[in-house]
Amino acid sequence: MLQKMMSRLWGSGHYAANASELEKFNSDGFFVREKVFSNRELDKWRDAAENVHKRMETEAASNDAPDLEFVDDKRFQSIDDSVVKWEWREGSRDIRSMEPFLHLHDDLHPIVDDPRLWAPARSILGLNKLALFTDKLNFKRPQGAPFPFHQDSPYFALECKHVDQLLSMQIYLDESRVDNGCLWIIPGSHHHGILSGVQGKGVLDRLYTDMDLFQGEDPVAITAPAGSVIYFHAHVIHGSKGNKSKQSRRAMVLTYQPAGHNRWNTEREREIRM
Ligand SMILES: O=C(O)CCC(=O)C(=O)O
Repeated sequence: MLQKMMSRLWGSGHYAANASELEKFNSDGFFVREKVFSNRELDKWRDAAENVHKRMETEAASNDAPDLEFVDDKRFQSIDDSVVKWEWREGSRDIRSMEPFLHLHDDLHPIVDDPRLWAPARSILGLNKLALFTDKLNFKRPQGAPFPFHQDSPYFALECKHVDQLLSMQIYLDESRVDNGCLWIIPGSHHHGILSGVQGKGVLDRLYTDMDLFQGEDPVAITAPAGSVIYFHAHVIHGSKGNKSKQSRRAMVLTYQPAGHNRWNTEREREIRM
């Protein structure tokens, strides 16, 4: 209700990306807005995320739980129409990520139509109408493993022909620092298009950028307070280190695409309501 009112009052112009953000996006492949979301909103979403984690853990431990699937030595499980990726440590009951996740809790779903996401996305992509491409919830619990450097585009391109028109937004649910595994990004790496993945190792390694072949800038740590949003290009190289702190470093990642396309791996479009 409040969100709709704000949207009408301010129009999308209030939240649209400004000239310096657009310039940064074009040159570096990303920009960051700090504290976009309030503590009240974050508390609600953190509670919902924990609620969903608990529910998934319970379902995974039940007698009729869906089978675990292994890719390389990593564990995956399809629960409640979401792909759950378990933490890489053998036997760990920590969930690393769920994709998609918005449908799993009533307090999470409305985020998809928030003007603080779609208005900047519209100006970055230069489009009037958008649709959801995919959405992922990352938990990064204490001792959570690193996420090797990669581009999202080779993964998305498995089922998508318009990866150049995708925009991802990572919303930090917790303050993100180097010690708890913040995102690291290589500025300007989106200019290279889809790069070679690591060959001759595991299946998943092929989706990680072969950093021995890459020549470009050094990665920068995206440290930022909770509620900050990183708007980034599907070709930009990014990754994260392990979480060495005692708290989770949670984040939601939403990816938008031009309207008229189905949600990734589904037969349905989810247009963004503006
Ligand atoms: O936030 C992170 O640790 C990295 C997440 C990421 O790059 C991804 O989910 O594709």
